[in-house]
Amino acid sequence: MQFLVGLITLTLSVTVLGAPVPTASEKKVTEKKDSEKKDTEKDKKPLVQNIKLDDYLKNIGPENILEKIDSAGKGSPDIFVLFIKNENGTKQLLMQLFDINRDKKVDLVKHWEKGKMSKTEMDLDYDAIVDVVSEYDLLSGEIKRKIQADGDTNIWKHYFKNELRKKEVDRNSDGKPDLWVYYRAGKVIRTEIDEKFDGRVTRVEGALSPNKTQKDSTSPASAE
Ligand SMILES: [Ca+2]
Ligand SMILES: [Ca+2]
Repeated sequence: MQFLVGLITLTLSVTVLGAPVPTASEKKVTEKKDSEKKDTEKDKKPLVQNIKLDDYLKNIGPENILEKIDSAGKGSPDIFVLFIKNENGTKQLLMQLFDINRDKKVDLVKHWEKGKMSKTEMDLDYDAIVDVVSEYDLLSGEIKRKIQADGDTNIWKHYFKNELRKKEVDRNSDGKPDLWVYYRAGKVIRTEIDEKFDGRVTRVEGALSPNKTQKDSTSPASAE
């Protein structure tokens, strides 16, 4: 009888995070129980990660004009400007697309409406996956909303007069928020939690002390 000796190789995978480091409160909400992770890791991913910035340059029709700019004089374009032709022969700015690290992949798209910037889409760590979408008020130019991915968590941040007022967090990546944090003057004033992920708030908390140790990993610890 022969015995085979199996070698177990432990592979350590190190994740290098090039994306902006989440704040302590954001980090906490991404921590999940193992049972939840199994459900969400397979097919659910944050909404902004479905945006493909390079596709904007692939879907150019006869009604569009595309200008390519080689901003550093290196022989290949790194800025693309997309217009739509008006019937009277003039052109209207639709998008500016930037390949910031010059690897032939678009990393930042600025969308324009009627001469005003309406939205930006950003790949912050150059992995071709969008990390943050920011929406702007066309009249005031102020930021209205930011949608971002933190791990597999969706986060929506709502602003009023450039001040963060509400943060919605989708901890189970089903596209719907299940944690709401309300802010005034940079401080958390209320937190609402949908503990069963069924769309109903089952717990409401007031402002939480940043130093308070929470057993429940879903509780946001502090304001940003
Ligand atoms: Ca790039
Ligand atoms: Ca990215």
